[in-house]
Amino acid sequence: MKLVSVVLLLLAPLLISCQTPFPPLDCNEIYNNDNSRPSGVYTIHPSASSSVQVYCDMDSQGGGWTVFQRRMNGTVNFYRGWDEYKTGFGNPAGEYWLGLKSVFYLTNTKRYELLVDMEDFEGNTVFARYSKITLDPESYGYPLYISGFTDGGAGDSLSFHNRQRFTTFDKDQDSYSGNCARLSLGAFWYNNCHHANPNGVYRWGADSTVSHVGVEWISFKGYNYSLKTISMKIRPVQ
Ligand SMILES: [Ca+2]
Repeated sequence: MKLVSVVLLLLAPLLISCQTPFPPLDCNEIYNNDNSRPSGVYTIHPSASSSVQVYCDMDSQGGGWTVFQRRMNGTVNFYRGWDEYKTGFGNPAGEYWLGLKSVFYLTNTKRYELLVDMEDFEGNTVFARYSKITLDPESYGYPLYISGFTDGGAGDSLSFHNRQRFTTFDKDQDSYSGNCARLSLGAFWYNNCHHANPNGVYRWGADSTVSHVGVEWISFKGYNYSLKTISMKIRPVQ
């Protein structure tokens, strides 16, 4: 009898750990493990050797979204170079960029979809959704591949950036003779240059002082309107 008790005691931690599939790869695994978890900051493991803090959107369109880009108040400077866009910067509880490295790992582990939520200063909320997103590795310039657009009122300003490599002010990989990151004061999968500039300069709504440099989604508000919020998030296709 005593021996049975000892064996059960020794097995207990093992039995408990078997019930949780952690460490989680992404926010969707956290959500699937317990769908009562609220939106907020969690730690995920995009690859075996990496762990990063990330904002999980557990509310939008079924929840389980891993947010890799978020603007909301202008507290973080997004005009940064290649190394920071590769590894990430900012504050996961507020404005931040997760890092191309993590997005690459994730989108090459499972098939992911993309949701872009945005809001203007008049309280209008819209979205654009893409049924597939993936990046190629850094040696190819982290090009973006998206397809399967669904319009949630924002219009499709991202397909213009499909198949484009990522450009920062110190790494020009765009399809323009100059450097689009310097022209648009951001960093993105610039073409020649943009229909969307989510990493541009945070401004407060309509502002035509300098065109093309704000936090923009052209098919929603055009080139002279900087959005109040925008967030880009991914989730495995169910
Ligand atoms: Ca160029």
